[in-house]
Amino acid sequence: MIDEDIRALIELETKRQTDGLEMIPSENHTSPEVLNALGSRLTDKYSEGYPGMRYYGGCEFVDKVENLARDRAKALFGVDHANVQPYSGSPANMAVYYALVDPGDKIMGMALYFGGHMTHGLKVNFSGTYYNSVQYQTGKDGYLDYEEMAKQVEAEKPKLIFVGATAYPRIFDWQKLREIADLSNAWLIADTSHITGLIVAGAHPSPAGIADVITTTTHKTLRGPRGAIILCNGNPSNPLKKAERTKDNLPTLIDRAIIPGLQGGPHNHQTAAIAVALREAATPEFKEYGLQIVKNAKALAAHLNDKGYQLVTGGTDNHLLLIDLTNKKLKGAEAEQALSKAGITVNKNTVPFDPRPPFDPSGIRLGTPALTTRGLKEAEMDQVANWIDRAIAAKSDEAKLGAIHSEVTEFTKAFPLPGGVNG
Ligand code: DSN
Repeated sequence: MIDEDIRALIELETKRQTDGLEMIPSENHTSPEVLNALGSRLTDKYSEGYPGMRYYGGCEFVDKVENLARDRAKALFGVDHANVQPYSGSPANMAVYYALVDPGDKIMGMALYFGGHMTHGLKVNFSGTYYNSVQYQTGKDGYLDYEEMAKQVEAEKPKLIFVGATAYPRIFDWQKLREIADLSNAWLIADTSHITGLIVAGAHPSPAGIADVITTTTHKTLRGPRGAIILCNGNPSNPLKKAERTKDNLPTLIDRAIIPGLQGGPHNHQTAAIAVALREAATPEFKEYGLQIVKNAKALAAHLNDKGYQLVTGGTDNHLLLIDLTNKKLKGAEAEQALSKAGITVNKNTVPFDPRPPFDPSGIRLGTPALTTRGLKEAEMDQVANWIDRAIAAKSDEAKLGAIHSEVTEFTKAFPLPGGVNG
């Protein structure tokens, strides 16, 4: 039976993506091969457990799928162990807490409103409810204040520190962060979700071998399906047996936290699509792609700077730009809406020390991963900056915004989604 309702909505969403510019920095466009794996019969299969140790029969092929995903992840990131089963980023982070600390223990992470993530200790999130969370933040200049963070760690003595961000435009100094974590003998967890594709491409330093555990979603700059991976070093042992909290036991602690700790059956179609994405990420083309994301973001930042936009930290080293719109007399939500009507999708976002509330903040966050997938390069960033500037100036003028959208749609015809309109 054909579901016309859902088919129509899928078509509309595909058209929206095709006719516009996706500039939410955590989004991307996957390859037809990733979509193929996601829409496969693998979704029908239960396989609780790990390859060779399942609670269900008929796992001979999904075992091979999961082993391929694990092996490709280990090779790509240069680590001993990969768990590819987390349903997404938040469950992956939850598994890390479950593995390494107890409820009530002190943990530390970057405040959400300074660019961190909910699962890094936000008070209304599980991580700030079940754990005693302390938050660090950026300085007035928007850069992570390593000195202040070190003082905080010495005073608070957290047992675990999450480092990673959803709205931070600069490089993380993993070695410095390791030294800071060592001040309280804390586990250092790198949540590289936003920048994993850049790390693979060599456009951002890797925390592998420095952080104790790396968590990452697979659908952002890595350009895979929704999902997540947890990476670590150590010696995997039988995940059915309890293990002491030592560095050597990290693989077992992580595996046990995922199942039986938190999850049931892995999503095998998702695991297969992750394996596909990891293979794609190991190619020279992907390296070029990752480097181009940053070149595009820097070019866009330069054009917007020229037009008088206030970029947090003054620019970017990675895939994203955080813009404080206070001087443009427009709130983040208003800019998000105007840009959306112009065919450019971004999201409203707090800026460091934002005087406005999180749901109605002063800024917007935008990035270049999806545009770069479509083949846009530095030369096109001038045009993109012009449309952004015109849309923000047009505010709520529907006619002007509609005219920009028509131009954007015409322009995108030269930059199809991977595999064409239907993927
Ligand atoms: N929702 C993700 C982002 O947009 O950055 C974080 O989980």
